[in-house]
Amino acid sequence: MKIKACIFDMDGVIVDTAGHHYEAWRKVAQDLGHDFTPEMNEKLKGISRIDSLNMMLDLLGVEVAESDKAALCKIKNENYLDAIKEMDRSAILPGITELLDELSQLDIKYAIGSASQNALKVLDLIGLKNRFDVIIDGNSVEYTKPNPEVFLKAADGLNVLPQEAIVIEDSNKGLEGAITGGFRAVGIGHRVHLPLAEVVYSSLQDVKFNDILEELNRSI
Ligand code: B16
Ligand code: MG
Repeated sequence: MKIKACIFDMDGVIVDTAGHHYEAWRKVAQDLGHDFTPEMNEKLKGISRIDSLNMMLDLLGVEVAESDKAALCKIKNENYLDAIKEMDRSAILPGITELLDELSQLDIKYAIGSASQNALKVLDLIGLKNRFDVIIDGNSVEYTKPNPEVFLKAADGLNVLPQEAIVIEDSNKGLEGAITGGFRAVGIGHRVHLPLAEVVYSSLQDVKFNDILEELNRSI
């Protein structure tokens, strides 16, 4: 089916925030007396704040009372917001501005499909909020990734079918949602962390939309 749209994950695809999420969780882990490694962090990518906390506690083998979890999530978010407060356009990841320009020229629609509840703030900081007519984020869904809801809502907003859209994601959980929802699935990062991707790029620098289409056709 002809591809008519791209749905971009935000953190780690559009903007260089994945490291800030990691450091914010790492501080929470350190406050609990543990270190939190980048490898462990891979499992947190793409999932909601509370799911991330539960995953981190699990990986660290730490138990906390249910009643303390909201406070830990709040501390993580404060750490994160503090880290990104001076973020600007320079945090846009390589190749994104060029790819969005190319999509506009080709009349390919695009949207954001992010698990983050901070998505509007982040997009505003990097000056891209107005480039997306459709932004589905952690505040607009009932079920978070790997549930496909975020991408299905984005496709609906763009008025395209899942089979007509590519999801670009840096997390395997997000790719799982894309595939479950019937989308084409492109991963950004290392293949070892993204086994579900149909095609993987280390970054979108110098990647043209038609290159992605060709790679996807080859992968079938
Ligand atoms: P927040 P994405 C995700 O955003 C991040 O990958 C993930 O690390 C984070 O826990 C999640 O958003 C929730 O973020 O705490 O800001 O609501 O990659 O789906 O754009
Ligand atoms: Mg991401």
